[in-house]
Amino acid sequence: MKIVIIGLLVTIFAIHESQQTYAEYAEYIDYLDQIHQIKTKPIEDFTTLSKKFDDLEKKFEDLRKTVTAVKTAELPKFVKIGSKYYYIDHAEEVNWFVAVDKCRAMDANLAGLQSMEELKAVSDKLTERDYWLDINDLGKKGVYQTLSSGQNAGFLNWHDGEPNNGSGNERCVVLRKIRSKYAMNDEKCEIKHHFICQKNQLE
Ligand SMILES: [Ca+2]
Repeated sequence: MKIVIIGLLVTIFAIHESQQTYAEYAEYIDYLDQIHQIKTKPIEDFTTLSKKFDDLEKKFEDLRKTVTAVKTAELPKFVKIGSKYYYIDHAEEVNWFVAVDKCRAMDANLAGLQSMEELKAVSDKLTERDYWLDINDLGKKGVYQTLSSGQNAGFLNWHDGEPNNGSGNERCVVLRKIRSKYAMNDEKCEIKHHFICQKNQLE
């Protein structure tokens, strides 16, 4: 009986030892695995980052080319009409002050139109009803000047009944089409219209 008990204890001890050894072995394997991961991870990270950087560099270069192409495509095209160069905006409608800024951003001014010949030549290129001009009487009511010169407008060609100051505060001048004829109309500066920019020469 005593021998049986000792044998049993030895067996239990052996099993316990074997479980402990297996646990240690598993822990050791896990430890090695962690070391392997630590040793290889930075290399993988560097390779991945390097590739990502190359991809980003290529994307940035593609983007730069696209931006350049878009900027070139969107540069307003001034066309020569008579002796001057005009940019006629058919696409957007803005108030008179914004139109002034937009022309200045292109190193130009809103168109002044200084003769019937100029008015007719430009009118032939228009497609919409209203286009802002440089002419206004913001300085003194009833005295029409061009903003770019600060001088009295040398040429005015009004529609019948204009300028009528119809809405009570019509201080800016628009070139308006009525019955297929373009002529001038005083208009509230805050109203949004297309616009015509003018340059005397291209740089
Ligand atoms: Ca009017």
